[in-house]
Amino acid sequence: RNNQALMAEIDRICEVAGYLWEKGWAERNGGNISVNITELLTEAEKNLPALAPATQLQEVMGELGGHIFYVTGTGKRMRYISLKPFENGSIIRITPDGSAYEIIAEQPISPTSELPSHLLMHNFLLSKGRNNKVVLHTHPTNLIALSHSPRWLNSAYITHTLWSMIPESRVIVPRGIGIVPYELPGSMKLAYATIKQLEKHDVVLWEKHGLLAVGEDIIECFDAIDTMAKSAQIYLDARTAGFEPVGMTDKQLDELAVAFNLPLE
Ligand code: 2HA
Ligand code: ZN
Repeated sequence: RNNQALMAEIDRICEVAGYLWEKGWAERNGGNISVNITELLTEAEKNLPALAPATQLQEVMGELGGHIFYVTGTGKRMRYISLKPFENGSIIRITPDGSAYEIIAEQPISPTSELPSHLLMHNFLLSKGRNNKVVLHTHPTNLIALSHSPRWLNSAYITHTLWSMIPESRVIVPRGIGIVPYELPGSMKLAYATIKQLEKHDVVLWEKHGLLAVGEDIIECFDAIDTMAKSAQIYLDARTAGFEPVGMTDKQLDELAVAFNLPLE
């Protein structure tokens, strides 16, 4: 705990965990976070002894050998993670061959039930040469509501409609939202369906379940989800007021893409 770089990162995780609760996106143990902290640790910290026997992963994660993550604990509440990160989460080290993990600090708290998808996402992004650090998963009410409609379970439609609610959306989530049809939470099927979406998107909607964001910075991941949730709320507020929102025009969206040097649709 005297590693300042590590504790600064843990503080940011706590900050975001608190926001997830305040937003109403984290009922009971809803949502989970993993952050690759390997670069923040000293050699001695990287080599801490395991607190419990290694746990086999369901698949070998070849890129993750030796990588170290802070992960929220299974069954733990975001509102308590934000207050006591090491009583509600732990630090795990992937074995050199990528086949198992060991908990190395601070207490033997089992990682999130979504560990398979989190690790597969980290593994996939590293294999693509992306300097990804964070997987953030949460349950934003308004976006989950939209995911109950077949119309909204379409990447092009949801992306375009949410982008058109407010200029920031186009800028802050330039690669739009990928869609994963319903799969059992915590399953490898969900994990595989998710990494397919990461080829084109940094934000993914799990049907009737929630959202996740990947990236280098946990605050940016939160902002991406928050911005999509804001756009969804504008849409729903307009509908509640009795009208279909007009939305920005394609020309206005393209003008933003040019001005901010964003990839075109
Ligand atoms: O941690 O959100 O997806 C509980 C969940 C599972
Ligand atoms: Zn979930």
